[in-house]
Amino acid sequence: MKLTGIELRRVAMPLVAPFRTSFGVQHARDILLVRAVGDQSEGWGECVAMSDPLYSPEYVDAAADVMRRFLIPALAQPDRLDAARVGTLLHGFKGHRMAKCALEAAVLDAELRAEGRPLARELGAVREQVPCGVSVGIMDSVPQLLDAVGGYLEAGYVRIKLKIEPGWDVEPVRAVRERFGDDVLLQVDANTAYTLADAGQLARLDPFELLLIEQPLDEEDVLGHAELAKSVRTPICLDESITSAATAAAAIRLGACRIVNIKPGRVGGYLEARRIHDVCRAHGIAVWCGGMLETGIGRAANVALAALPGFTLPGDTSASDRYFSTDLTEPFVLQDGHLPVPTGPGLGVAPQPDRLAEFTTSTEWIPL
Ligand code: NPQ
Ligand code: MG
Repeated sequence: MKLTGIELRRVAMPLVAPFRTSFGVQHARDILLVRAVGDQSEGWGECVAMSDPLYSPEYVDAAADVMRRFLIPALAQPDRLDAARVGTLLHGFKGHRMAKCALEAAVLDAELRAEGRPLARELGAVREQVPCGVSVGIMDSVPQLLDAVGGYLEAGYVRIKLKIEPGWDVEPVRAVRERFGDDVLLQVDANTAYTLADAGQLARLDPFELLLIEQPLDEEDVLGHAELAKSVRTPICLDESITSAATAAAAIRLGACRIVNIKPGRVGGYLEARRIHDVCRAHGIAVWCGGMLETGIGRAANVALAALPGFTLPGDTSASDRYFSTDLTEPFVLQDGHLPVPTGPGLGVAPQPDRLAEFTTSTEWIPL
């Protein structure tokens, strides 16, 4: 397709409840949307960077800056541009994977819409619906946590993930097991809050038969995770540490993880996400789709990805109402613990103009 320009759009979405992780509390989602305008169609991408660099080095203002100064100009082509080339064209610019992902996703959506092809089919999806888990934040008290988990189980979520940090780990896990039983699929996510010196404390989670412990150690400490895996029986899953198919292959070779959380933003795009899926699948490593509190735009794409055959664990692909009372798109609604994989061309969903207008804080048009 011929790309005529890119619109950058900032939207501010209030969260239904504050979301606390080991790196801080979020009250609202500050999102950068990308609209790629081509000669025959347009497409949408969602940048998952947070407003502050707390999950990774990326943050929204930096993503917008690198897009307008470097990434978008690099997409200017005398002829046609296809999404498969976006990664190559942007490869010389280091890092900024969330920004790259949003651009590639927007171009891919535009291209697929023009050709009438759904994203799920393009990626190699084998499922029409995906089982969904939910990520439950750190709470002020155990009773409050049990109320939240009870509500999500009642809503139909098939897997619960508890956010943990030193001081909030064994006790909440034990409480959830005691209240809801051993059959609940349960896992924890530390977002890098521990060190190898905490191996003993993390091993205390072993009796609770968790599916996995996600990213207990620093993102750069891949070897540390391999060491930790020797003294903890619960499978280690990496999130922040896995930034590409190459880092995934290395982590697997080192024995640093038995499971990988795939987030397209973190790894620079849906095409790289698929390559990680392929690497993991070839090595018998289970993957699941992570979440970054996406609106319906990013959620639609994640659900399509989660329909690939190697996604054998439920993802953080929660329903729209887990985070937002009003989504930008038609809301994704849980049906018997699953979300339907969109079947329309491209993402299969688009922002609703009135909602988009309601939540937009600024727009910028960058012609090519
Ligand atoms: C994770 N996500 O798996 C992340 C972390 C996370 C669903 O647990 C604003 C934007 C707030 C992105 C909070 C889930 C966030 C965010 C947490 C990502 O590690
Ligand atoms: Mg995580």
